[in-house]
Amino acid sequence: MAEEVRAGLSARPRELPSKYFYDERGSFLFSEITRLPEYYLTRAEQALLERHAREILALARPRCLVELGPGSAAKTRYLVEAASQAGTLELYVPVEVSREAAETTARTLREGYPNLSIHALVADFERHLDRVPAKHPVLVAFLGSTIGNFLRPRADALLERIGALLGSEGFLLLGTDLVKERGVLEAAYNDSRGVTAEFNRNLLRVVNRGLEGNFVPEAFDHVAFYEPSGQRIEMHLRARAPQRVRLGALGLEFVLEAGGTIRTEVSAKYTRSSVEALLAGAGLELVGWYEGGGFALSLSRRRGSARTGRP
Ligand code: SAH
Ligand code: AVI
Repeated sequence: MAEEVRAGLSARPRELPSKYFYDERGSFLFSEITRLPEYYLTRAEQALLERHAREILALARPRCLVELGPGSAAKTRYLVEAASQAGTLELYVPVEVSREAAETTARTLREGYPNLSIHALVADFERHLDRVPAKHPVLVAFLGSTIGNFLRPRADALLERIGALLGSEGFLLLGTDLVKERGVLEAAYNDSRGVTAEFNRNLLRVVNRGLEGNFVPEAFDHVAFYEPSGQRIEMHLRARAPQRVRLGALGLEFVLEAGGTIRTEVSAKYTRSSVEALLAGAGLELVGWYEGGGFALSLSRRRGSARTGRP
């Protein structure tokens, strides 16, 4: 965290890494976001899973399900349920940077599926995918449009590592939010109850706690807008008045001028062709495309993969 925060605050625009949103309070606020009327993403993806999980699992027939950033695992049960009907699944590996979320996930799955082996990894999926104890064939689930929280070329590098994890037999199930009318996108990140604003400010609390910081979260406005040339939502925090920011653990002190912003998240939106291009860049090819409610699930595998992708 120290290295990443130092680098982010020295960059222009100033940035903080979005993976630190998810302490206990942040994970709670995110699950509140998923229930907001404006935040259609979760409901749309859940409906797609409900409709297509059986077909997807019948194609992939995994021994091992690896889920990247499962959060509270609200969507995992659709996959595990369908997998238990396919009768192939032995091992579930959630890879979660948030210890609280990893523990909740493991507990929920253990209660629901006592015969399933669970190996939870509290780890950063950008750095530690080589630690995943995969049994092949593997299905990697990367849901929620979390891939959108990574700008290229980081997203490309991450997909390449996922490709390596798939090996010759594996499949990737990727959730991506789709480009749509600006008003709908901006409302999803500017909800009327202010939950997203609180989620955004929570990042400053996490950084204060981790790095002996003195950010005053209440003195920042939440700003979220669609950036059409990059096809992404950007979230920022904007200082209402000048602030002298000190991060004791970094020995860092600087003045954030009134109106000065820190970018806290990007959330890229895709089209079918931009998903295909992203996958192709990592040597992956599309096997299935499931779209509805402004959201898409794609099933892909390594180009030239040994398996036909048929049941
Ligand atoms: N998949 C869930 C949760 C999405 S929220 C859903 O679709 O609703 C994003 C999740 O990814 C959070 O739980 C967060 O802790 C996790 N996450 C973000 N960056 C991560 C990283 N670099 N490594 C591991 N987990 C990460
Ligand atoms: C987890 N991630 C895909 C969410 C998103 O939509 O980019 C995080 C989020 N940020 C604000 N609201 C939700």
